[in-house]
Amino acid sequence: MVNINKMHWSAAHWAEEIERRLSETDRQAPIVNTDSQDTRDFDAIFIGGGAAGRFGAAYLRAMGGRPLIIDQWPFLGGSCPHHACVPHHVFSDVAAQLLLERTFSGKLWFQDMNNKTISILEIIEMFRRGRTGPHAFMNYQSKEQLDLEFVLGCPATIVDAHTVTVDDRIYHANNIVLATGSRPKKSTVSNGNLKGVYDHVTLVDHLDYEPGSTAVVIGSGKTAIEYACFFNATGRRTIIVSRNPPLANIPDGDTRLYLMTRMMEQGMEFLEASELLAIDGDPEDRVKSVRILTPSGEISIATDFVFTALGQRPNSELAAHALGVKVDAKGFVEIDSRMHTSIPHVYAVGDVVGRPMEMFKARKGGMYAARNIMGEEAHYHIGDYPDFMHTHYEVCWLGLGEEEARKHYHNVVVLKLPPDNPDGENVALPAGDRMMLYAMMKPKLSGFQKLVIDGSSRRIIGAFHVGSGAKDGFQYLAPMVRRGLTVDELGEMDELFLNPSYFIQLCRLRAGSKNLRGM
Ligand code: FAD
Ligand code: COM
Repeated sequence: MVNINKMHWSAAHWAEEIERRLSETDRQAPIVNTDSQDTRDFDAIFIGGGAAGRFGAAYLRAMGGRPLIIDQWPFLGGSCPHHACVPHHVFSDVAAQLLLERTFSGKLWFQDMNNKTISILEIIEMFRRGRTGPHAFMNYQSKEQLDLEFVLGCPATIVDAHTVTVDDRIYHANNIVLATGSRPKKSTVSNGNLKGVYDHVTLVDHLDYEPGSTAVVIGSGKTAIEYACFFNATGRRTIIVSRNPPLANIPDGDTRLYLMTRMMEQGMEFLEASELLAIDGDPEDRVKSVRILTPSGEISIATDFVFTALGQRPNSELAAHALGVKVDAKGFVEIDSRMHTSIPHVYAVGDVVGRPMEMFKARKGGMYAARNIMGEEAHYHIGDYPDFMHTHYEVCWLGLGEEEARKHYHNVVVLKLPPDNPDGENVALPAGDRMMLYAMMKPKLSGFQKLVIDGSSRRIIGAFHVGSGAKDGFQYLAPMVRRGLTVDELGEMDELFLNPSYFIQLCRLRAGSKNLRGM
């Protein structure tokens, strides 16, 4: 087994090595990068080198400690670049682009999109080829810029709270950090493994044919809606089957209504209070139809393409069996605010500890575990955080929606675009970033914004944005809102004119009045 610690591979070299390993099915020797001249004990072994493990290890290293990451994949970065956030953003970019192209089909310089179906297979294959680049860079950055030690390409086995084995090697550390992530829940209906039935992992790993004209999506969470909008934008009939109402995660009624109306205009079909009963097909070929129980009875839908997004299960079995760490009813590892599990010297971070299953929580969890391991007393209380998802649009929000705000505050003031007026949806507002063609030629598609204010204290208590490019702004807005940002302070900011600066402009238009009024 070669130790590559003294070798300095370029990102291109890493890409070749990762590509080779991912394409070979035989068991391979791990890639070992440990510093034999460093005689210190490891402060922590991070099992899993995804967002949580990689950021935790980097922080611990930056604090002067000695971490070791072990990951079964030949690359660091975990599921984000391989199966999750990165492909999701690729598909959502495609959906946004296709909404533009279909809306302006045959106008200006836009090609005629009538009856045009876009290849899903080509997009998946493009992603599959492209993902090695981010993988290679994560390895390069981790080794050459962050000085991290790691063992990649083989699963870890836990012996006890200080000992882990990989292949035939034994590693000891003062602490272990479980950062093993999660995997998609599988449907329990029979034939769930037929070709043609995918989740977000198998779709990008295994799709090898062009899906036909109908896509059936099971689920109502972020992944279900995001992938359904992508399938719809390619020109396929797209039916979303869910027990719960879609978009229930967005805490504002107007925002949900805007999005549902737009999705339905694009032809998306929603079967609510419904569930998948059976998948029918040919085991030698692929799925042919699904049976769905709806409130008005059982129906059958002919399709060769089913996408399930039923939520995530934690990869906690390893630690639960080997160490007996306490897990909840769904298998998520239980931790305290310092990332301690029930077993001394064993920490857990990221998706394996449960909601919210988002990158910021994974990375920050890793960072807090590192601080505690290095002797600080550091508590991570997740509290309020900004959130986002994609439909054909980017949707961002923070704080309270209007309905919830009215339950808690007696003087709620709402500023929104487009405004409430008889031709509201045909007013060319908000005309935000990347929304200008819509604003000029199809105003009702140009997005939606709402600011919720407590009129008595003048503090911002909620913000909602449908359009493009507001994620960055919301990241910075959220801590300011937590610290008590007022309508007057927002009106004092210097806007770069377009979105999401509308909140600044709208606030400035109202800030002069003692008694705030909505608009
Ligand atoms: P992972 O990144 O899954 O890392 C776990 C690692 O552990 C893996 O690399 C795995 O190989 C390794 N591992 C497991 N068992 C072992 C073992 N025994 N030995 C060695 N290694 C092991 N969040 C956002 O904030 N923004 C988004 O846009 C977004 N989009 C998403 C889209 C989809 C479709 C999904 C499903 C999720 C999305 N998320 C998004 C959530 C985000 O991807 C996760 O919260 C994040 O990747 C979790 O990081 P993690 O380190 O906990 O787990
Ligand atoms: C991002 C992966 S795609 S990581 O969080 O930088 O490790």
